[in-house]
Amino acid sequence: MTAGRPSFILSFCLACSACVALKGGMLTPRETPTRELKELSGVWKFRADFSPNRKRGFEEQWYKRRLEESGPVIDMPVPASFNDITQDVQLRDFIGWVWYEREASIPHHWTLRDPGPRVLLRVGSAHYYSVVWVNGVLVTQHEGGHLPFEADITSLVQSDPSPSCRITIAVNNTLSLHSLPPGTVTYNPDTSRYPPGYFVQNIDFDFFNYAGIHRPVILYATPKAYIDDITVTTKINENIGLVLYNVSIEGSTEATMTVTLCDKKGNSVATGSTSSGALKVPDANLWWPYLMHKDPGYLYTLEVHMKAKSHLYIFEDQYTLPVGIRTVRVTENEFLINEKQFYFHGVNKHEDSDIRGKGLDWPLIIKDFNLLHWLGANSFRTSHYPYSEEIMDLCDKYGIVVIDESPGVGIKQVESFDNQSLSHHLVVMEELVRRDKNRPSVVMWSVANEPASELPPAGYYFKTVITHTKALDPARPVTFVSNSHFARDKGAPYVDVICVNSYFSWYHDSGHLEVIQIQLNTQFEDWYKTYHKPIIQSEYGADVVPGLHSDPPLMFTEEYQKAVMQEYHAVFDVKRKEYVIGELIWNFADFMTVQSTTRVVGNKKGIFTRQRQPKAGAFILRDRYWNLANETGHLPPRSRFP
Ligand code: BDP
Repeated sequence: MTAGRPSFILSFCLACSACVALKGGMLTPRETPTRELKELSGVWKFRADFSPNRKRGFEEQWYKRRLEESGPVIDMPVPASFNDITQDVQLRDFIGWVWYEREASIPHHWTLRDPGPRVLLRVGSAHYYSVVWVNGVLVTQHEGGHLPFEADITSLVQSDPSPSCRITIAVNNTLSLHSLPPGTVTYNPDTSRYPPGYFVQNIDFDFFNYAGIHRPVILYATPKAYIDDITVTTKINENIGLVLYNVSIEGSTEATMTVTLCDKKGNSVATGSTSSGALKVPDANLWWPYLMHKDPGYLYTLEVHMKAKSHLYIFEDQYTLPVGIRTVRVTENEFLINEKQFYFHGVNKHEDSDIRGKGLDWPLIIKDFNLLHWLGANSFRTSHYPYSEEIMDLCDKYGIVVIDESPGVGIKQVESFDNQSLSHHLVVMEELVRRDKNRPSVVMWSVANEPASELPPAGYYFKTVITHTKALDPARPVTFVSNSHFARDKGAPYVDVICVNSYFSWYHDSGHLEVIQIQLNTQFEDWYKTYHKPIIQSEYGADVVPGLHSDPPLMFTEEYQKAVMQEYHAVFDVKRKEYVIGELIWNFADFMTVQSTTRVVGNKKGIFTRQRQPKAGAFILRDRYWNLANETGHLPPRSRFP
């Protein structure tokens, strides 16, 4: 990478999100009779700012006029990572600001002022730091990928009679010690070894730092007095389901509402007429995980209808929220869903695929769910960042249980435990809980993956992040995933469930399958005796270059991955009768990483290739997961997902 120091970006933010507590809701935009939605997916204009200091776009105010007036542009799909779209290796590894732009037509009635609708611009996620302008006017900034942000552009749209608007989004992928995930930039001024102005981004996590606009950008309209947020929690009392709800309204202080809970057929089963309350559902259909019930993922819908007075106008707004009635509880050695023991037999995933990188892609999403069904997987962890709302909606619908992880991955340096990092981490947890709090599929929050949790500041750091998350959501357990020594881990005392990663016979004792059972047994006993908390094996696995074979099994062959699994499974089968409550293979599919001597065009620990074809290990896991599901006795016919 040849360019000047991009470090200015770290002090660029005008209203850094880490400095403010979150206000308002972040309901997934849905079309209802009172809400309209316009998706802006497609081809946008694009330019990477290759100027030595990466500042040219700001110095020349590219957002003030059409992007192609300030220089050459290329076509770029949205949503998608920009990295793998062209043949330009400099763009693939680019660090700094990239600029996106498109025109969007605005429906005529959105531009009418009195009373007119409220118009919002929402970005599902852009990695990592975003600045957004509409018609050259700064409308919002956001720090962090993987989570949505939006801007109220009502006054802009309603003060300009033109039928379209120009949206410009600048996105910077530079990671710092205080970003989440963290990273550092190394400058190499030695011109006898590097080109002038050379710098690289270093990261402490094992996936490619894909960047760009990763999820749909949409425009949507609500009434000016509107349903801002809904919070739902559920309880079960014998066969009565209780739906506790709270609706917040903005834009009016005089609102009335009706709240109707409907079953799958659309029949009303309970109603309310206050902004908060409890709806009683006799003979409730509970939300059950996939393979735990013949009708998993049962969703009611909460239809909120509000009428509000503001000035001379009466506003009406409607929002429909899917609701699953279920409970979650953790004991010393069990994970209970609806008071029944739940065993996680699932996977870790990535949002990752050829060409698209981390860009949302419907065919891939549905293919992945079909593969999860085929595999008999009942759960996954959103390693190592929040996945799209589109994916989470389907988890709710299919009954796939989710451990919802923040982008707290690669927190390794002591500086990344300081107050600046901590306050940003708290905001990210607020954003994540705000987005996913109503999802029945989400049964636990994971605040981080493999941090340096043995470092002295880790105790205070994780105590604070976990306490904060529990305050935001008292109804769900909280964890983080550790690969530290059980006795020296400073965060473990604060988690509800111990999640441990280990790679016996891979990163150490390489090639020695015979140590796995001894070491895994010791691992479980050490953690359990120290904390008396249930344990999930949150990662284990081995790389396979598909098509490589050997007998006896050698590393990187299909046989070796199978053998590693079988050694782990033998111990799981003993310990799951005691306190081990789950196993999540690393990884569902091969995925892209930085280039290194240990990665062969990415991480190959997938049981599926990056193109989603099974390796031999997939069949081992499939047999195991369906057998495990059989033990619950509620198995749907296997032929349902052939
Ligand atoms: C674990 C990390 C995961 C890596 C995996 C591996 O949590 O992100 O991809 O190791 O090395 O330590 O394959």
